[in-house]
Amino acid sequence: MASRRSVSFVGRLLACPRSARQSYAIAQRRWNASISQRPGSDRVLFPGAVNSEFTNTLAFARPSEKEAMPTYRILDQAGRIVDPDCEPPNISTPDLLKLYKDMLTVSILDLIMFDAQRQGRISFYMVSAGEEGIAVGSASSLSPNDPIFAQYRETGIFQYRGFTPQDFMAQLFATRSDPGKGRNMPVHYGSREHNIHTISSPLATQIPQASGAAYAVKMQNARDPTGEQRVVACYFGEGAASEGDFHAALNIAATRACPVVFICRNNGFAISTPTLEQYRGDGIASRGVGYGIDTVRVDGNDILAVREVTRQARELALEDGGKPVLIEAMSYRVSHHSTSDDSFAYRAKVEVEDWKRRDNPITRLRKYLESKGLWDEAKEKELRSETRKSILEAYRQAEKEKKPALRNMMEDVYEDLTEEQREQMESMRRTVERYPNEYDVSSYEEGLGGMRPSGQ
Ligand SMILES: Cc1ncc(C[n+]2csc(CCOP(=O)(O)OP(=O)(O)O)c2C)c(N)n1
Ligand SMILES: [Mg+2]
Repeated sequence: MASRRSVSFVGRLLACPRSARQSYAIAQRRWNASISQRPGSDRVLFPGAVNSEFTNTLAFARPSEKEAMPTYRILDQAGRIVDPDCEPPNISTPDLLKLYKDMLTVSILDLIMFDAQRQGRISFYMVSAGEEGIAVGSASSLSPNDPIFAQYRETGIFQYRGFTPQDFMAQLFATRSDPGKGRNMPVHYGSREHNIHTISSPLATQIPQASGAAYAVKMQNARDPTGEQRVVACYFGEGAASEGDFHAALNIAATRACPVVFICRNNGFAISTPTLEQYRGDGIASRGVGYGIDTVRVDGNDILAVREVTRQARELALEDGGKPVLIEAMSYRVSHHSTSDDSFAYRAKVEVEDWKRRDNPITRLRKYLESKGLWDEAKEKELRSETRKSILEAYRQAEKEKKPALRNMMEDVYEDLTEEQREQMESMRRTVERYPNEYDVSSYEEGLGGMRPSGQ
C-alpha cells in the first residue's frame, strides 16, 4: 500500500514543472544528509556539507596559493580576436554599431556634463569613463523587459534602453520633465518606461531589492510558463560588495533560487580606497563561488566579451526554474570618483594616463570595427559632431525649462500631506514671500503658488 502511494507520488512529481522536481531533490538531499553515514563510506553526510570526503591529511585551504579565477575575453587590446579559431562574435553589423555609438554617446555626455558641473550649472556629476563597455555590453544581452537595479556608474544601460538627451537633461537639471520631480541628486536616473529602478545613493541597497524582485519574477515566470521568462539584472561596484547587504542579497538569491544576474563592476577603487585595501580574496568572483552561485570573470574593457558572458548568464539564470549568476567585470576607474573628488590626491596621475593609453573599451571596439571595414575617421568625426550637437541642444533647452513646483518637496512622502507638512509648507511660503530678494522662486513652476498643496 505504502509503495503504491509512493509510486503515485513520484508519478505526480514527474508531471510537475522542473522547479518543483528540483525542490523535491533538495528536500531529498536534506533528508539523506540527516542520516548518519553508511558503513565503509568515504564521506559523511553532514547536513551542513553534504559531499565532503574524509581525509587524514590535515591541510588548511589556502586561497593565496590558488590561481586567480581567469578573465574571459574575445578581443585583445588591439581589437583583434584573441583566438582566430573561435567562432566570430555572433552579432549583426547594426547591433555592433549600436554598441559603439552608445558607448561614445555616454563618453561625450560625460565630458559635457562634467564641465557643466565645473561651471556651476549642475550641482554634481559622475562619469563612466573606462567602464562604458560594461553597462552597454551587458544591457545588450538583456531583454528590455528584464528589470534593472543599478548603482550610478551605469549610464550606458539608460542609453542602450533608449534614454534620449532630453531624458538625461531633465534629471540632471531637475526640470519639471524629470519623472523623479527633481528630488534626487544628478545621475540618479530612473525609468518606469525602460524598467530601470531609480538609482539610490546609499550603497548596496539595490542588491537585496534585486534579489527580492527576482523572487517575484521567479513566481511570475512559473505562473505563466509560456509568457516571456524574465530575469533581474543588478549592477554594483566592488566597493559596494563590502556592505552587509551584498552578502545577504547573494545568500537569499542562492537559497531561494532567484533568477538574478549580479554584475559587479570591479574598477579598482571605492572612492580613494584601492582594492588592495578592500579585500584579501580573489576579487568579488570568489564570493559568488562561496555562496554556491555560478560565477564568471570577464574583461570589462572588451564589450563583446561582456555581451557574450551576459547572454550566457541570462540563460543560466533561467535554468531549473531560476537561479542567480554572478559576473565580475574587471576594469579601471579612469576618472575621478565624482565631481566632488580629486583622485590625484591618492593615486599617481601617471598611473591613470598609463591606463588611458593602454586600454579602453571604446578604442578597442573601434579598432575591431576598423579592421572589419565598418568604421573610419570620417564616420567617427560625423558621429562625434552629431552627438555633441544633440546633447548640447537638449542641455540648452533644459537650462531654460522650469523646475518642478516646490510642493513636490513634501508631497508623495505619505499618501496625504500630514498636518506638520502642511504647516511647514505654509511657513516656507510665508518666509519666501517676506524675503523675495533672498529667495527667487520664479524658475519653479507656479512660483510662490507652487508652495500650496495640490488642489488648493
Ligand atoms: C552606505 C554608504 N556608505 C558610503 C557611501 C559613500 N560612497 C559613495 S560611492 C562610494 C564608493 C563605492 O565604490 P564602488 O562600489 O566600488 O563603486 P565605484 O564608485 O568604484 O563605481 C562610497 C564609499 C554611500 N554612498 N553609502
Ligand atoms: Mg569601484
